[in-house]
Amino acid sequence: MEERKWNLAYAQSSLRVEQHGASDIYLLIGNVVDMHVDAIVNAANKALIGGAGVDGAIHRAAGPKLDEACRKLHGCETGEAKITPAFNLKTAKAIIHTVGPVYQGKAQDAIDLTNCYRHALLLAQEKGYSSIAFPCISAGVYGYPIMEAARIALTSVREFLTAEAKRPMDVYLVCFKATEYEAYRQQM
Ligand code: AR6
Repeated sequence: MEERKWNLAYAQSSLRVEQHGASDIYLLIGNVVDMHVDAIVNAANKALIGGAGVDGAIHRAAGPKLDEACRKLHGCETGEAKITPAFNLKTAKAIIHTVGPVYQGKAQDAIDLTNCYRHALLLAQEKGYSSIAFPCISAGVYGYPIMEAARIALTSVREFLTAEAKRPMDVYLVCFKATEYEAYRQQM
């Protein structure tokens, strides 16, 4: 509850909320690294070797032990998700690494991106977590058009909360850029 209060204050005027039963989807502008949640999601690469973008920011915040832990996971397929501790990042218990599709304009892109959200949420649920924060997966270096990435993010989270959630979950969709936020907001 304290965590939620902190996150909502952090969101300031960018906050939008959508309720699904006892679960909430929160939309905000910010940095996923700053969120106070059980799990933050990393937009990783298949090798799970820290890269640029949010991946780099998460690795810097979590410290070198994250890299060690990631190497032991032996990579991750597109659309799948794997979990590590959050190490020096004290505001989260865990980091869920998912690998978004490199956008190619094919039907498989949407399937893969949907799977990223679904598998991250299923993993969080399996761990008994009740809050999770996502960046806009694939919407940066991997080039997914933001309107479409936002639509898939929202649809996937809504579907999970409606059809698969076994207990309430606070889901934070954290947009790093105002343009990303605007794309989500138009669909919320
Ligand atoms: N801090 C927080 N969020 C950021 C930052 C940052 N420093 N930089 C970008 N974002 P991206 P992807 C937001 O590119 O498209 C990495 O090299 C960005 O605005 O990080 O899935 C990985 O290793 C967007 O909302 O991830 C992969 O190789 C979100 O983070 C590849 O990039 C995702 O953008 C993954 O590309």
